[in-house]
Amino acid sequence: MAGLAICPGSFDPITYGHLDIIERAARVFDEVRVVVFNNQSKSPLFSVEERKKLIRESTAGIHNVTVESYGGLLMKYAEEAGAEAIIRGLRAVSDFEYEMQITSMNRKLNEEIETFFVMTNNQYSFLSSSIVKEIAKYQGEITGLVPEVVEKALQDRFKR
Ligand code: COD
Repeated sequence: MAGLAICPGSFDPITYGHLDIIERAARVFDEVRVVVFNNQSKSPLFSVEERKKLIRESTAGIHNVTVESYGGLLMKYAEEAGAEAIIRGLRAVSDFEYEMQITSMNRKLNEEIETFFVMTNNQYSFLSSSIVKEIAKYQGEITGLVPEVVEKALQDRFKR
């Protein structure tokens, strides 16, 4: 599919689940732009700049992925960027209600920009940034859940 797709999220930090979605979208769209938003209802572990750096390092091997951040409404960003689509990941049925709510609201804001849902590889369906942070906080094993650069950043953040 031609054009630009926006992959929005908190990415605090990026996991292999996020990366799976980004890789799948990058096979379909000309450009996938990962955009870091500061979700007000979550208190982030990493700053926006740190999150962007971790995403850039984790996606370095995918030629059509770019990384940015934005402080306003997703649909405003998408309009200004000239995006064709929004990409969201689905892990399980439990994601559906929240996604339906924000997608319906986004559609009210702009009917032209379509949201596409990408189902994650089953091996990542249990994975979330929150779970990874919790495991890392108590010095648990996070290898295989996040890219190596993220693993190192989490270990440094929770160093005793
Ligand atoms: N497998 C597959 N997909 C996954 C996985 C996984 N293991 N983990 C996460 N994902 C997907 C999520 O479903 C999501 O699609 C994406 O990856 C990002 O996830 P998160 O958790 O990092 O990001 P969210 O869900 O907190 O992002 C919410 C936004 C920041 C996009 C939202 O709050 C927003 O749009 N904010 C901007 C302000 C705005 O426009 N608000 C109005 C909305 S109506």
